[in-house]
Formats: sequence, C-alpha cells, structure tokens
Amino acid sequence: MKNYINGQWVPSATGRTFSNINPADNRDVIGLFPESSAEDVAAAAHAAAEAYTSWRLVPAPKRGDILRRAGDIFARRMDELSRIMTREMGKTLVETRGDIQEAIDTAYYAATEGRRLFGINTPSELANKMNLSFRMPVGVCGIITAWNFPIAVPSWKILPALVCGNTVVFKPSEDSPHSANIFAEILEEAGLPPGVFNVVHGAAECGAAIVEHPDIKVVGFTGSTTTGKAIAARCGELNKKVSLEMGGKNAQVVMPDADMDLALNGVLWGAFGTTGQRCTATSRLILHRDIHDAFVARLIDAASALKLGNGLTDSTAQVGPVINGKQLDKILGYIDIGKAEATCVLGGERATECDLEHGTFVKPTIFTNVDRSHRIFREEIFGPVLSVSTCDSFEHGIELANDCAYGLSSSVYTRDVTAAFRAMRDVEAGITYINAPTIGAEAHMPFGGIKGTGNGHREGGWTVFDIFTEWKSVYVDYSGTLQRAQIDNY
Ligand code: UN1
Repeated sequence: MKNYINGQWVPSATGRTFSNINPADNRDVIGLFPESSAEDVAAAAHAAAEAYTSWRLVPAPKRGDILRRAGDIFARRMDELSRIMTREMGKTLVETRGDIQEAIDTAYYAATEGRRLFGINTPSELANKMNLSFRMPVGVCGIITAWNFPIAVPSWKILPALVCGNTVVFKPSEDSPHSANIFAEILEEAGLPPGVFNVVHGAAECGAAIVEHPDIKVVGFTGSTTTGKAIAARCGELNKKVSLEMGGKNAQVVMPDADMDLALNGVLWGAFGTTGQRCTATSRLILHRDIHDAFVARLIDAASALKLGNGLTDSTAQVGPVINGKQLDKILGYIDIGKAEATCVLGGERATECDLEHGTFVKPTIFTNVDRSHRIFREEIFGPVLSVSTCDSFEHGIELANDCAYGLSSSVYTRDVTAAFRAMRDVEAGITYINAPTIGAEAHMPFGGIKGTGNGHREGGWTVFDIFTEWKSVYVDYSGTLQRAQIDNY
C-alpha cells in the first residue's frame, strides 16, 4: 500500500513501512503502509500548493458537485468500505456503516454549501461606496486524525476544506490507513483533480513535518490532548491557524425523576459503544443517591450481557477490541489504578476466552464509589471503562460533571423541564444531550469542546467553514472623488 500524492500512488522516500494489523485478530496483517518522512510531506505539500492555484478558481458550486458525487460513491461502496474499516479498527459493521454515513451526510452538506458560502454586505458610511465581505480559502490544509472514526472525522475536515477552495495533505492514523486510501480513491473517482487531495501515511515524524511545512497554512487535528497542545504551541510560533479536537471525560447525570430504562440504555451505548473509544464516550456516570443502588444493579446485569467479538466474523458481536497493544496496556493500567481507588463491580480484565485471545479485547468494566479526586474520575481512559459516582442533588450532579479538565460532551436524564434547561445553560461542555447519551453528534451541528478539549473552533455544520476560510473585506468607491473615511474627515 502506498501514499497518494498528486493523483499517483507512490512509495515513501524512506523505503520504510509499518504493518496494519486487525485488532480483533493479530494474526491478520492487512498490509504494509509507508512510513513517511518530511521529504514525502514536502512532495505532497508541493503538489497541493500547485493544485491550489487552479482549484481555488473553480466555482464553489462546481467543487460542491464533485463532493456530492463523492457522497454517492461512499454510499455505493459502503459494504466494502465498512468491512475494510471493521477489519482495521475493530468496531462492528453496524458502527462502521454509521461512520461512512456521517461522511455521506458531510459530503452532501458540503456540496450544498458550495451554493451558499454566504458573504455579508453592509452599507458604507460614505455615499457612492459599497462594502462587501466574503470568505477566501486559506490554502493548503494539513489534516491529522485519529483511528476511531477513520472516515467520518477526516470527512468533517477535508470535505468542507475542499468546497471552500483549499487543497489538502492528509495524514491518517497508523491504525486506520487502509480506510484513508479508499477515501482517496473515492475523491479521485468523483472527479477531484490531481494534487487537490493527498495522503501521506506515517507516525509522529510525518505529523510533525505537516505542522512545520511552510506551504501548509492551517492544521486540523483530532487526537490526544498532549499531542494537540504541542501542535498548537508550534503553530503559535509559526503563526499558523490550527483547529484542535482533543480529549473528553464525558459525564451522564441521572436524576431520580428520569425514565430509568432510557437512562440505562443511554449509558450502555454511550460507555460501551465503539468500545468506549470515542472522544464523546460516556466515561463518568453520576447517579443521584436515591436511585444509585438499583440503577447500578441493572447496569451490571445489562453490561455483563454485552457480547464481545470480531465484528467481521461474528454478526452477534456488540463490542469490538480496543485498537492496539499500547492502548490495551494503557486501559489495563487504568483498571489497576481504579481497583486501588474505587470498587470494580464488573469486568476489570482483558477478555481472552474462545478466539478473543488473538485480539486486544477488554471486558466492559464498571467502577463504583468513584470520588472526584480519583484518577479514573479525572483522566481520559479511551476504552470500555465507566466510573460511577453519587450526587446528592441536581446542583451537586452538575458540579461533579463540571469538575473536569475537559469539556466535550455531556448528558442529563431528567423529566424536570427546569432542571433540563438549567443543565443546557450550566454544563461546561461544547455539547449537551437531554435524555440521550453523550455520543451521536449530527454532521450538520457544531462539534467540539471547551476547556481541555478544544481551542475555540467547531467542526460540523456551518461553523467548520470558519476554520477553513479567512474573511476578505472589500470597499468599492464609485464616487469618482477621493472620499476620506469618516475617521479621517474630522
Ligand atoms: C469522536 O469520537 O472523535 O458524536 C467523534 C459522536 C460521533 C462522532 C464522535 N458522531 O459520537
């Protein structure tokens, strides 16, 4: 497997490769991918900079037509691509189909935005003068993403960037490179000219080269807070625009007046869907004292019935593996920490029964008696591990939810309309769900977080276009005389 640069499939200049392995069965090697260096990034950035000179002049509705076709091709290739994605990152086929659906939705939204990209005109303070403002593309965009949404999350950045007239250098995660190559195939078939979209595979060296390259004008990153902050610091020095989507420690609060079945199904899906490997996953459950014991008993029952398995070969599997050995060790490390801090009431170990021993499976794990000072309350684990705490009141529940370095998603289950509106106002997060789990954001709504999660940008919806454009203000004076601006006329 190769890089995709200037419309060609090319090996890395380094000659080095890394292997892509199925996390559900580590005997299954999917392929060798190039381990790219600054030289490969420079080739991709050069191609993207060349392509930018003409792509930025293609009318936006025409760029949108290409993206609409890309959406159609994603739909046509959904079965095949969902199998590729399940094989390389482990979530079930239902979930990988959903991942692709998010890209389709984003493609169609971006396509129609090609006919909007609204500017704003205002009256001038002077006679016979007109004020216009409109969006300009930024140039070459460097996109660096994680493996948990191999198609959806890249699509949130790449497709809006393209419709605005930018060109792209994309470095996917080393754990989901095959899906990224299909992304390139689809954009090519849709009619994207060579060089407009480029893929360079690799690890930190490749990512750092994207951040450094002078032709790359904006960096869009999804991944860990540690890496994101380092990228932002460097982009600060380089005066480069950067948009970050980083960690989360999302809480679901359940009040005694809530629909308990709904809240139970919500946390099951939020905590253990995608094996807890979403930035939006529910990793803290805050239960009102009055319902705590009964709720926990039902939750243990329901979570212990979840079926672990290889999504490709077992159609009854509900929870896939965690992505790789490194993450497995990290999650098991947190489980050990949790066992010392709190009470493990379910799971708490790797799953190796039947044929799971060849994959990196972790049993759905639940801790109770979790206190706000505990590390499993405060730190992102990114696996199927749920920390349960108790609150004494609605206000206390919100206070606990907000006692967090991150601010991505949040959820409150209550039938009390007053409490629901207070939660919408007071929960410190970019996303709040009422009577729904912390996962499941829709492509046409702003997506992102506050505090340790983001740096003020929002992907999705209409807000993503602020990342990938700059505003131009234009003054047209048709008076035929030198008119001084009001401030220069005193
Ligand atoms: C992520 O975890 O990086 O809201 C994105 C959700 C999905 C996207 C998650 N639509 O859960």
